[in-house]
Amino acid sequence: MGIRTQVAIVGAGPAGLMLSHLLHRAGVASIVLEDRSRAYVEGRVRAGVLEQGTADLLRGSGVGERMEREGLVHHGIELRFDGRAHRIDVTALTGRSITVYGQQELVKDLVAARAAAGGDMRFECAQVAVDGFLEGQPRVTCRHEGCDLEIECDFIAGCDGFHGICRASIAPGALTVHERVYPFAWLGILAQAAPSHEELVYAHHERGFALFSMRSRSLTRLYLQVPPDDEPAQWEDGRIWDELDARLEGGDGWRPARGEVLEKSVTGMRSFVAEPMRHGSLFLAGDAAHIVPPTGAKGLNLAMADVRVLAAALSKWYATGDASGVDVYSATCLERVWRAEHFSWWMTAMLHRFPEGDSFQRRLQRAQLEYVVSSRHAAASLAENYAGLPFDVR
Ligand code: RFL
Ligand code: PHB
Repeated sequence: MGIRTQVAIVGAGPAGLMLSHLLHRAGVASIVLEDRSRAYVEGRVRAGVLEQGTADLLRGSGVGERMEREGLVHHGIELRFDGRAHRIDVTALTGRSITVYGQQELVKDLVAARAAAGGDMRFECAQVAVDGFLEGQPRVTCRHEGCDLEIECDFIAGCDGFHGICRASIAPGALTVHERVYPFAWLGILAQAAPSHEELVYAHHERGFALFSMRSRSLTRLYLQVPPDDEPAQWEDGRIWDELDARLEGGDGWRPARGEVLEKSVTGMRSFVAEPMRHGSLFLAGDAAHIVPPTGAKGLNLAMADVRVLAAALSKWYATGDASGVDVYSATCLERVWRAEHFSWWMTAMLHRFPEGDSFQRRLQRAQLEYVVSSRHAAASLAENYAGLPFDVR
């Protein structure tokens, strides 16, 4: 079956859904093609921290209502090391805040908004393929509900994540790839427990990194640095809680409240950028173009920043024929991407235990941590990056 649309979007993650939503608001038509089911996409537990700019984007585009009601606004984070706790007052240092709101809740809100507006989203698409984007005849094909679909369009947005097909469809010689794989992973759990601390706690400990986070007033999210090949099954619940208690020790007797473990998974850690983010009429956005280790809580926020720039560029092109936004899409996004890559790498390097690290490296980590918690300037730099740099859409 042949269909025509203005923008074909591959992937119904936060990037693809938000792009479709923003384009719709600008009067631009799109079709979203997703290989997984709607239930799977809405149930995937991933990121949880929204920068101020991301929260403002949701509010400003009319999809922030539930986030306003249920999201938890935080004004600081805590850093723990050497048995002491130090608060970084993000709002006092930057005038900005962060909102804790689960990525899957954001995805549910976006799917609901697109559905309410009659948006064309197709889940469970098989054999999705893109071509013609360098020849001015962009086309997406797939199999959906027993039919072969062929979608002709003006632009393709590759929002299909790190393992998607869009980046893989670009000739390898046309991409420059920068990558670091870290020698550890994060074991993450979601627990049915009211968060016993108001703000997120990042801990550097000789046993490894730990993070206390949350999803709501009744759900706690926790992470432990583990060896990269560990399986979730190697970590029974009691062992996880004891390890969290040991690593989160801050001299004040505080411990995360325990509860039933609802989800347990291990995620590898990498930094990755594929440049440029535009190839003819194919635009990569979000995890399809770049990955950060989660220590800086930037992955979801970068995806939102990309599609904000892309939606503005495409809307301008449709409204006035002006291609200037489209032409600078990649360069505009990459500026922010590289800032976030640096911050995420820096937070990761400061807070984790490196298996090959020697005493010199460990003393450098301590010196950096001491500096961040004792210098207003160092703390302000961390806070500015953590809360997110303001958008500067050209
Ligand atoms: P997503 O969310 O991966 O969405 C891509 C969508 O494309 C679909 N897809 C395809 N669709 C059609 N055809 C194909 N061939 C396709 N191949 C894939 C996928 O099913 C999916 O629905 O990318 P997007 O939209 O760019 O959003 C990025 C964020 O999801 C990501 O940056 C963050 O979640 C990263 N991340 C985390 N970030 C944080 O800031 N804090 C975290 O705690 C955090 N935890 C995580 C994470 C990423 C994880 N992944 C990718 C394994 C935990 C995990 C497990
Ligand atoms: C989370 O709540 O999942 C989370 C929070 C902060 C991070 C990473 C993950 O840096």
